[in-house]
Amino acid sequence: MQEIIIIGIGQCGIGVGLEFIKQLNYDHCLNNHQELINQDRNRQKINVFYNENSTQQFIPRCLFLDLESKSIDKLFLQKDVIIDPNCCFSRNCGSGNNYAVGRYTEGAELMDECKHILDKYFEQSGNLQGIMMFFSTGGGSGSGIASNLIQYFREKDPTKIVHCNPIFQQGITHNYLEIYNTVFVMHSMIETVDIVTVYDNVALQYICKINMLDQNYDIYNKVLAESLIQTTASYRFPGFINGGMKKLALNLIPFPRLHFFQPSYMIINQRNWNITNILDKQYKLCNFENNLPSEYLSYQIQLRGNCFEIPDSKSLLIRKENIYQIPDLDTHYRVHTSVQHIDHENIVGFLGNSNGFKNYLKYYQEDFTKMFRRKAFVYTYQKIGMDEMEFTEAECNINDLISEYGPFFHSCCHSEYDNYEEEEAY
Ligand SMILES: Nc1nc2c(ncn2[C@@H]2O[C@H](COP(=O)(O)OP(=O)(O)O)[C@@H](O)[C@H]2O)c(=O)[nH]1
Ligand SMILES: [Mg+2]
Repeated sequence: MQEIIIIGIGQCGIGVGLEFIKQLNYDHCLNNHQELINQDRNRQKINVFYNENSTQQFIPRCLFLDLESKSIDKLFLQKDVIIDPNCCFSRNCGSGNNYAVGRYTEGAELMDECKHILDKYFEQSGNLQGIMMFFSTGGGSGSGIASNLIQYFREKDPTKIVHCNPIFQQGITHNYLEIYNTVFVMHSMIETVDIVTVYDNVALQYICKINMLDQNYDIYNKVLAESLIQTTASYRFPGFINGGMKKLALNLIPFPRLHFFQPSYMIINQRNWNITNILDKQYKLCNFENNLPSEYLSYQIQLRGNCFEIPDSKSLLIRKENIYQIPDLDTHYRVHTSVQHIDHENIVGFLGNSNGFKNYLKYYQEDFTKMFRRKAFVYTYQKIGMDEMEFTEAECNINDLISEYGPFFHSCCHSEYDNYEEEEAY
């Protein structure tokens, strides 16, 4: 059935994971008791994120972990969503914003309990496609425990897709350790994760500001979850082309280490739209950073709503000169369409694999190097048992990734390419 497990780690991960589940409930028309209220809504693929129990309730297939009990306790106070308490684990020690605590000491001790739940999910699922993880890169619990889990999944079953949704916090760091934590967890994500969708609190803050929304974590999490609802729509509903995590990875990742996506989405509440007449707006969909030029290795557009004719492939090529043409490969863009959102006439979502990400990473790399050269705060990690070698390895890995991200244009060959390849639905 192509099942997916949702994992939220640390305060941020739990907040985002919970909001994602709430929006899933809404999109699938489940009530506060997790029962289907709209039987007409397509339920063919509802089991992707839920297990159905004997009383026809759809319980989300999730796992929540934290080193403080506050966020986990909050999960049980929710009135509009039911989370299985057996899938939530916490300690009462805190991580002190230290990656080493999440990775080696307190966080590692949590692993036994959660492996038990994960093994159960693996056994129950007929055809598990992968894992979706949420965590902040700056937090100690989030980054450390996520690294442990990433390693666990790789050893357990390398065929399952691990999709991380890290929340970065570029530039408004409350704590210097966030720079280190981010680089450490990036090190794990570069090596062993299949797909990473990058979110950033500063970008979310900006999005809320220009859309005149309040600026707080609850609202950021709502915006973030809406974008995820869009990305996952093709997994959850039948559509013109049915997607899955494996297909996404296969189609959009030409080089295995370059698997960092930038998401965006746009709601179009007007009838009679087509891809061509939203093209102008589409430019905004794929501008990763306003001032810095980005080249796209690949991208995917997801359409939800009444746009079920095959869009003209030429009109879908966005700023053609900015797309890196991989010689003899035709994997650089895909279109998915699926069932309409219950609130909106149409939504267009976008996932781009662009080298704009390297400019973003440079910020962390520079600060990391500055701090590490002076051995600033290194002792806080060493006293928990981390080796200085790990700092050096993580730094090298980030440097390598930045250089692998281009610029591509020097080596690329431009060809007239605008074939839209039709896939068979499965
Ligand atoms: N978007 C978002 N960011 C959060 C949330 N909670 C905390 N953060 C950010 O995450 C970072 C700290 O991570 P946190 O999750 O509290 O640490 P952890 O519990 O040790 O993993 C800080 O940069 C916060 O600004 C949340 O609910 N939503
Ligand atoms: Mg915490």
